[in-house]
Amino acid sequence: MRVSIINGPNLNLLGKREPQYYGENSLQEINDHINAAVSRFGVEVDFFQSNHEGEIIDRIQEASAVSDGIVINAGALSHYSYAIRDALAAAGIPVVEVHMSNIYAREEFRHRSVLSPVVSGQICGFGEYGYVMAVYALLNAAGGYPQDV
Ligand code: CA2
Repeated sequence: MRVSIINGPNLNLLGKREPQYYGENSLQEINDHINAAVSRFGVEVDFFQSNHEGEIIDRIQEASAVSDGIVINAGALSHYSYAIRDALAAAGIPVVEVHMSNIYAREEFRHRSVLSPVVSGQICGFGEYGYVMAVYALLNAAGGYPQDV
């Protein structure tokens, strides 16, 4: 199984500021942890981060052709990007939305994700482990339940 993990604006800054929301690890460290957690289930993961909406849409379109599922943290774009929503709706593969912080416990503008109606599900508030849970959820939905997690 192949999963594309897509991160949006400012997530390249992880580990540098706001550890109360996002922890202390860099995006590279987080990606390494995800790989370590899911590779034993035969999941191949590719990672992408961009600060640009159009690049994220291009990547969603590419992933829809080569991947079995998408895990996306679109950052603040989650709250208003109908273009990313349309790309996800058109992807034709399962999508799990991740937020490291609990967006419902933060400012009002973060409470709404315009992506949520077109994804399989959303995981938020569990820091970097949310990405691992999202991959497990995709694996589970594909029938390959990870027996020893
Ligand atoms: O909780 C999440 O994962 C978010 O998607 C993160 C976004 C935020 O706009 C969403 O409302 C919730 C922002 C990521 C910014 O990450 C930074 C990391 C370190 C320093 C500054 C920003």
